[in-house]
Amino acid sequence: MTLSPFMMSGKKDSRDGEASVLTKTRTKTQRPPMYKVLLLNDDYTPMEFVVHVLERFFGMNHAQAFEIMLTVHKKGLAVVGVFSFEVAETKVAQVMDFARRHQHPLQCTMEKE
Ligand code: TYC
Repeated sequence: MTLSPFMMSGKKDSRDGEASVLTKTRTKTQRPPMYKVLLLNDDYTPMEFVVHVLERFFGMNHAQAFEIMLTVHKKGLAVVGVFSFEVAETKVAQVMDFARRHQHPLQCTMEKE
């Protein structure tokens, strides 16, 4: 019979005949949920204002901003960026506040990806 290191050391095995069960903790790394920021079309906000919003708050160059603005104009809406909850919330608030201050009905919303 082989002796476990426990028995060789002269100590008594406290498990009293019970089989040992080793469990591995599986650490699943959770990525934070991401949120799409959407810009909605309307009939009144000037195209140049929308282009300016996209440049100012979403870091687009003029050509990218113009292209996305046209997509919103033609399709009704477009995703203008994907961010963490807090960043998305801030972008939406900035756009809504900027549009309100300029008295344009531009709408910006967010949804979970
Ligand atoms: N449809 C607007 C117009 O013809 C332009 C526009 C584009 C408005 C995108 C909002 O998110 C928007 N003046």
